[in-house]
Amino acid sequence: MALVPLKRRRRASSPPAGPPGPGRFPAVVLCLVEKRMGASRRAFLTQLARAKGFRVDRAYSAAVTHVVSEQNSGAEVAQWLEQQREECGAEGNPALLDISWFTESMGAGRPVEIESRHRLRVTTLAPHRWQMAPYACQRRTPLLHSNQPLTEALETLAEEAGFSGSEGRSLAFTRAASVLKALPGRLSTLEELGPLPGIGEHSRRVIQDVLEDGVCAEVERVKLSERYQTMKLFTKIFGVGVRTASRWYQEGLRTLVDLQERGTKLTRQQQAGLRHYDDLNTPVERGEAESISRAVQGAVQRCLPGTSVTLAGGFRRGKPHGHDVDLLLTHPEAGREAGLLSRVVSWLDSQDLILYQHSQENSYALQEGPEPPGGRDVMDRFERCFSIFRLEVQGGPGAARGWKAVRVDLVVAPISQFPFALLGWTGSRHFERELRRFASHERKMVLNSHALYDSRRNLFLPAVSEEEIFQHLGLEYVPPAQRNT
Ligand code: 8DG
Ligand code: CA
Ligand code: CA
Repeated sequence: MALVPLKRRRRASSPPAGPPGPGRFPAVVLCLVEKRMGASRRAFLTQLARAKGFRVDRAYSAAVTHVVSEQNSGAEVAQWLEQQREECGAEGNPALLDISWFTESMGAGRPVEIESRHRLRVTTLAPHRWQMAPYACQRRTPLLHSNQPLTEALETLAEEAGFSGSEGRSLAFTRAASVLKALPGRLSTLEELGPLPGIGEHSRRVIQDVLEDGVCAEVERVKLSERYQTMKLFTKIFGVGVRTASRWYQEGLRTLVDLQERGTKLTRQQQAGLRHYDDLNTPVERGEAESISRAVQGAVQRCLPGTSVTLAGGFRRGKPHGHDVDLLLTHPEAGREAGLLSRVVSWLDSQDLILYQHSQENSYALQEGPEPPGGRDVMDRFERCFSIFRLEVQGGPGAARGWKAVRVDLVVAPISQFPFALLGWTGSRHFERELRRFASHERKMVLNSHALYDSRRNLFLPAVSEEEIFQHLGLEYVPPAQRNT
């Protein structure tokens, strides 16, 4: 029997034609998507994979089995694939994978089994495919989403409309931004939106501009305008709303120094706001919020043991920082909470923890029935304290003096109203507004931070949890982290 020379035998069992180079895993042909990954990282990863014996093709072809991308949505990669198929005239049906599959495979030194968590979700490719419930409280809106440049542009216009007193226009932009925040992927063409609810003509124009040019000229003009910049500067003073800021602007005031030099009359709250302007406009970190929450917990345990302190607002929605700290106080025995706040605030003050505060008494009487939505909007009538805390800090802007001023809202809710207060004070503001709109338009109910009232049946619907309030409303429960509308 003639032995086949070793060289020839090897050749016979080597993989069929393909680019030269490594091929330890003939069933796997990689192609890395450059978009977002960048050319240099792509080159580095290619080299890495080839060194481990993977075949990595530069160009897409029908031979490619694994398409790997980094930080791209499924929709984006699917679109990329369509384009490649058109260009090379070949089909192929590769797996669309996230970089996690790649790194795990490199770690293992072999292609790891594809699991569903590795796959990019491509639910959003076809135009008009996006379905969306009309009210923001029927949707899940996570903190991080894929359409930041678009929502930022729309929110700038919403803010600007608010500064001009056009509440309706402001709300329209806010609604459009909120729809984009709930999209499961990055929007790449206006057509993909189809007839989604809540996105009007003007918003569509803005979206189109940003998609096509990266910016929208109207938004850029607003951002550069003297009026917008001045309104922003003034409304960032604690205690200054749109009306006051607008009046100052009309009077020709433009800077914080102008306010002082022209002897502008300021309330005690605004004086404190101006004094601590820089601190109050430095984001509050989660750790700082927790530390304040602990200080308040210490105070309530002294004044009324058993009182609970709950961190609400943006932090409860999972935000890593916020503009203030919202704390809700309640006691499991009804009525015990009365008079608590003033004792807590006095004690905190005696510990030099408070730089400013003004309190408001509870003025809510259940028998009156809840107010119709609109008008007062989010304002409620709990006993509360608007304050500025003196928080000891090690680093950050206040490090030199060892402390930083932080805005804190303390709100006391009787236990029977606590779930409503918690729901109301968790936000976001737009989520709350939408909950109330839904309750009123779809259920003929009135919801506020105190209670839920069924107008058809003429009765209050009590609840012991947020979940129960959603149930009364016939809504699927939306956890706080999904209320970032
Ligand atoms: P941030 O501080 O992280 O910037 O955002 P946030 O925590 O979402 O906003 P916020 O302005 O602190 O408001 C938190 C929630 O409190 C918001 O959903 C509105 C709600 N809220 C009420 N009643 C009242 C009220 O009487 N005044 C204010 N300012 N907010 C209220 O439920
Ligand atoms: Ca807050
Ligand atoms: Ca607040």
